Order: sequence, then structure tokens, then C-alpha cells
Amino acid sequence: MISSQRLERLHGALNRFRIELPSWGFANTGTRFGKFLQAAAASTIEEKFSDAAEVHRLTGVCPTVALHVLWDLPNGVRDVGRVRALESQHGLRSGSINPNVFQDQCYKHGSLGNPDAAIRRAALDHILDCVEIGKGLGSRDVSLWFADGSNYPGTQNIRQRKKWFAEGLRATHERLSAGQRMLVEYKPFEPAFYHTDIADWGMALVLAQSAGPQARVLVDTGHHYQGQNIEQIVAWLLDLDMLGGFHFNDRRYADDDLTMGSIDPYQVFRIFHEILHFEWETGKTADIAYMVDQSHNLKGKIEAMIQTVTTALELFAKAAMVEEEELALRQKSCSLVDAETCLKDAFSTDVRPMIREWAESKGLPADAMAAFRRSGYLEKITAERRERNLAAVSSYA
Ligand code: RM4
Ligand code: MN
Ligand code: MN
Repeated sequence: MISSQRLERLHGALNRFRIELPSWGFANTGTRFGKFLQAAAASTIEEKFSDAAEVHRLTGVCPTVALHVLWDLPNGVRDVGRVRALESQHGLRSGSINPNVFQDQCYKHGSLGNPDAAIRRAALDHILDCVEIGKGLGSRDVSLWFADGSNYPGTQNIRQRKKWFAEGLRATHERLSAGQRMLVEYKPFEPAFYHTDIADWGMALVLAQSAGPQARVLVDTGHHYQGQNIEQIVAWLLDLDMLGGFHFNDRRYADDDLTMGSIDPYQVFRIFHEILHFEWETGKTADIAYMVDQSHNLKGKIEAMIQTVTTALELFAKAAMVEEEELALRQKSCSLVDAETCLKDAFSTDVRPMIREWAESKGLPADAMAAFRRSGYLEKITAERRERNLAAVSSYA
């Protein structure tokens, strides 16, 4: 029997849970071997906003959309008005702004870490444009991921590139407005396979700290070595007040960008638990942007997104079921089995009936997926988009 106190905590957790959807999660994506095209995929920012709005309408917890500047605002700051109009049309807000300094030919050997000063400058200019876009859209976070690195030992000066990164990030920080933050993402591999300039959380932390007080670290759950204890990284960053946000996705081998919780839901639970335990213990609110960063190559895009959001809510709710007081006591007395059982019991709780109740109390469908399937939205966009999507090129030849 679940106590009313616990139920209240669960509702409180659900009420404030928000997760941001990536515009690129609605578009046709693929692997380096090619794309499988979907008739209903979004290819314009209008379509991406429309799809994100549908997910928010059904789940109620996704009011913001992350934007990838080159893909969504190809004319940079000049596209701000257009995006603002979409925001009010769909009742959504722009979320994190993601610069793209990895796609243009000039970035073959890097962006902020490129040995060519002119290319470093071009990358910085693009990032500064993104800061301005963020200001224009009233969005808080500029989210930085760099493909920089090298493929062969000895081919780049790692220390020099670190200095260039520190410079570029400091220059970015200088342009932030008071309400803006910059998030520094790390990744140990891909597309560079010998070294990446920001390979892990330690490097991201050092760079964020040297950039300035509004910089934080972004943890993409797919960007770790096998077996790494991600919740420990989370606990450390929380303690240092340096955890800015997450890119959620799941993985089995590399940066697989699979659906959150599809491979290891216990890991996401443990991450949420560290955050909620921190809040319980310190009385502070962890100011963290939860974001999805997934590539739905085979699953229906909108269904995959609804599945993700549903999973996120379930795992967050399970973490809110942990008996914090009891856990703290068990930890103190080193009652190992009992402490672990505290976590396991919470993780094993079937929270779905309580989430359904909560959703209905908010005027949301109890079952978002079923509501989506009944809505006719997919049939409508499939008919509208089919021709254009199936004419797109899927081969790299
Ligand atoms: C990267 C990284 C970034 C994302 C790009 C598309 O692997 O996760 O966050 O913006 O992919
Ligand atoms: Mn990411
Ligand atoms: Mn990634």
C-alpha cells in the first residue's frame, strides 16, 4: 500500500517534470550506411513544430523544442521571427539552441580546435550567432557539441587544441546575457576515433569552469565508455553545481541513439535517483534541462517520441518512490542489503496506474500512445508528406 505522503511526492515530481524534444528526432535520419525514409517524417521546421506539439498535447510535459541551427534556422538570426510565429501557433517554446560546427567542409579538421585561425573564427562566429538566436527566442541554453578531434596518433597537438577550445568557449561566455547558460557536451569517440577534444566529463567540466559562471556540463547518456558509472558522474556534477542538462537516449555499443530506457532502464532510474536524493538531502532544486537526443531511424518518429516521454515519466516516478529517509539510515549503518532493497523496491513499483491517474487529473489522455493512434494525425501527415519524403535520396553514392 502506497502512503499518501509518497503519492503526494510522486505527484509533485510529475508536476514539475519537463523533457525537451529535439527537432531532429522527427526528421529522416540514418546511419553512415544510409537512411531509411519514412513517409511521415518532418522535413521543415513547420512540420517539426507541428509534430512536437502533437507529442506535447498528448503528454503535457514537453513544452520546448531543441533546435539545430543549420537544420532549423538556415538563415541564422534572420529566421528568429519565423520561429517565434511557430511558437505561438503551436503553443511551444524554443528550447536549447544547438550550433552546428561539424557539417560544413571547412570543419574537416575541427572547429574551435582547428589549426587554421580563420576556421576557428568562422566556428566562433557561428556559435556567437547562436547566442544571439537564443536571445532573440528567449531561450535559455546554448548547447555545444563538437565533432573536433583527430583520427591518428601524432597528427594533432592535443594541448594546443585544448587552449583554443578554452579561448573559444570563454569568448562565447562573454556574449551570454544574464539569463543565458552554455552547456558543454562531451563524447569520447565519433566522428573522430583517436582523440576527441572534449572526450569526457572531466574535460567538459574544466572547460566549463574556465569559460565562466554561466557554463555547465551536459551529460549525453550515449557518450560514455562501456561500463562507465554515469550516475556517479551525475552525483559529482550535482555536488559541484555544474550539471546543466542531459541528452537522454540509450545505447548498447556506441552512440546508438536508441530509445531512452530501451536497453537499461535501471540506469536511467539510478540517474534520476541521484538527482532526487540530492534535492531531498540539500533542500535545493536541481536546475537541470532534461532533453531527448535520439535518432529514430526505424521506429515511427512520433510514436518513438511518445514512447520515450512515457518511459521518462515512469522512470522519474519510480525514482520519486525511493524512501529517502530510510535509505539514508541504511547507508549510514552500512546495511547493504536493506539499502539496496530501498532502490530495488522503488524500481519494481508499477507506477503506471498512478501516472494514468495523474494524467487524467491534468486533462491528459491516460494512454498517450493509444490517443495518438486514435487521433488520425499520423494518417494526415503521411498523406501530406509522403510524396516529398519518398523522393528524397537515401544513398550516399
Ligand atoms: C551528437 C551529439 C549532439 C547532437 C548531434 C546531432 O552525437 O549527441 O548532441 O546534436 O549528435
Ligand atoms: Mn547529444
Ligand atoms: Mn550523440
